[in-house]
Amino acid sequence: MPLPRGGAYNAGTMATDTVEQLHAEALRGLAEAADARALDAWRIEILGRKGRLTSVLRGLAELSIDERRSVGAAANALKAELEAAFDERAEELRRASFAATLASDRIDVTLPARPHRRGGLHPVTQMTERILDAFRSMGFSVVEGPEVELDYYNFEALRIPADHPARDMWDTLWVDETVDGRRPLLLRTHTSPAQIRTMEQQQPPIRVAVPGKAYRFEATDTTHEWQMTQIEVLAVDEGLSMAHLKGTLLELMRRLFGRERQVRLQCSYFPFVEPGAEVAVDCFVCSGAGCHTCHQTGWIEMMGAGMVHPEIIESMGFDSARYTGFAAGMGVERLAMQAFGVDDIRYFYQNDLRLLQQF
Ligand code: FA5
Repeated sequence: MPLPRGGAYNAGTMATDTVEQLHAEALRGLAEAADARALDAWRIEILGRKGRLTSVLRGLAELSIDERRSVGAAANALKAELEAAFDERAEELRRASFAATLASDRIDVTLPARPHRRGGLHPVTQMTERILDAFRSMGFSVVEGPEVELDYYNFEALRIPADHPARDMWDTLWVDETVDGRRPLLLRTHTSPAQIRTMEQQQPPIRVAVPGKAYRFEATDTTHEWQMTQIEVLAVDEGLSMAHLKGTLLELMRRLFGRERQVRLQCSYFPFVEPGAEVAVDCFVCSGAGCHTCHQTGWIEMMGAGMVHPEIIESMGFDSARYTGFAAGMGVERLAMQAFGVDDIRYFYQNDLRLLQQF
């Protein structure tokens, strides 16, 4: 029902009735205001500059003195009451909205947290550490060398000159830059340059193990990748012989693969050792019968090895009549294949979590 406007009150009884009516309706409207916006609309309608109560108060001037006294007192009392009721309702709504926010934003601290999956070391890293631990326990220290290497250390100083056919064994990725405009750079094709760098810096007795990446431009298959990890070992001392090399490598292989694995040393050629050998382990997939993984040979080649060539011992400034040395360079991925039962080297760098999570 529309409310009569205050300006229409020109009779005392009418005005007093209207104040009473306004009293009841305003309190009802206030109780019905359910949110801040409704509350504000109520305030403008009742207490605003052009609001209904304000109009009643303005209309007082048109009343007689007696009426003005009684209606004015009632209207002012109503104003004070409505203002207090407004504040109270505003506080009530504020509390209700706060309670609603608390209820809807509630966090259940008893819910179990989402599990964090723990990462693990890559199998090749794990294998590298196992091999280095074995060498450390045999008295070798671990050093490193650069991946971008000078032609000199990768080939020349290892008795592999530019026209030597052995260069084909290490199909090379060359770097488009040189040092001093004339010394060619490459991605090292093996870790053997570390032999030369070590002998330049250390005096016998020398025992080092050098882990690192090596790169070759070659066709990939079950046992060949472009990027591989090698560990070079070098020992130089008085009286070292092939027996020390063999004993060291057999001990390593047995620690890694157990006593029952077969290890084979076969004559091989590397320009920087004399004699040279190739070390293979019987294939873990077929136990030597021949299969896809071992290219039907029954063996997986793990490393090249040999006695450091006397010419290299001499070129490093050591007396080759007094000092001899042995060296080996092993493919960590090949050893990891054997240790973890991975039948294709290419799996290691495909970053497929289904494989990597198994180690
Ligand atoms: C060499 O790299 C010699 N520097 C090893 C050496 C060191 C001989 C010291 C004598 C003295 P070779 O090219 O055979 O040799 O590689 C050594 C080992 O690295 C191999 O037995 C194999 O285990 C691994 N390897 C070689 N090529 C690859 C490849 N493309 N992918 C994965 N592993 C490889």
